[in-house]
Amino acid sequence: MKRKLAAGNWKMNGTNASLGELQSLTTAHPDPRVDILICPPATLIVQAAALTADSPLMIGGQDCHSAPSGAHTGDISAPMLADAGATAVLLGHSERRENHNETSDLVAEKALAAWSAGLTAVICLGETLAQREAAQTLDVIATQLDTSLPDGATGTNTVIAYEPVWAIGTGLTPSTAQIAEVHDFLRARLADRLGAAQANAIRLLYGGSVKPANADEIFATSNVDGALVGGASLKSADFSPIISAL
Ligand code: G2H
Repeated sequence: MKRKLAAGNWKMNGTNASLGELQSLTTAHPDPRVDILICPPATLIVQAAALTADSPLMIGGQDCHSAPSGAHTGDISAPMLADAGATAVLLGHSERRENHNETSDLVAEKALAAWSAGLTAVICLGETLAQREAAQTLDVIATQLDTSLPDGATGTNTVIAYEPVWAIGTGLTPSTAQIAEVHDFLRARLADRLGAAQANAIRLLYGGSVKPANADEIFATSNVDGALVGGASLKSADFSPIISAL
């Protein structure tokens, strides 16, 4: 039976002082029923991995370059993340797609790089408000999934996160019917490509303004295998009840 996954994306937040939040999570969930992944800023990965080494918490990066090394000032490669102690990496988050012009083709290249380094690729996708209002949501999701996911995806090397752009950091969340529509669609499309067994093994996360107050109903939604949480993952007092709700 596939384990649920609670993933925290700290985005560009956190200094050494924030590591206490990780300590609190390990204390609150010494033997969790679900997998827990925290993606702190790159500056904290080494310390976070050391701090959680004897706990079930996993540490991930928020992005990686598609090349293993080279003249790419400011970038971090997948082997570097693995060397720092990460076991996963977020790829194609809408903030990367929007602010850094990342395309789905590039996301696929990064996923291959992540797999080569032994990292689980958490591939993010989602529609904008304009696309939803134009009834293009499933077309957008289909194209992003088909293009961002390279051949070779398994339940071990890949997680898919559905994050409607209009729900990110806004306090807005889709209805559970809207989440179910996309997650059911993702599962079926994965099954068309990979077969039912492999498609069922890949965890589908919902992300976008998840908080303790809405976690229960989101996690009860069809084909939701966990959450990718931004703002509410920064404090263990907020993230811990979300983990417990899974
Ligand atoms: C979506 C999410 C985490 P938040 O970006 O990836 O952030 O929970 O703050 O909407």
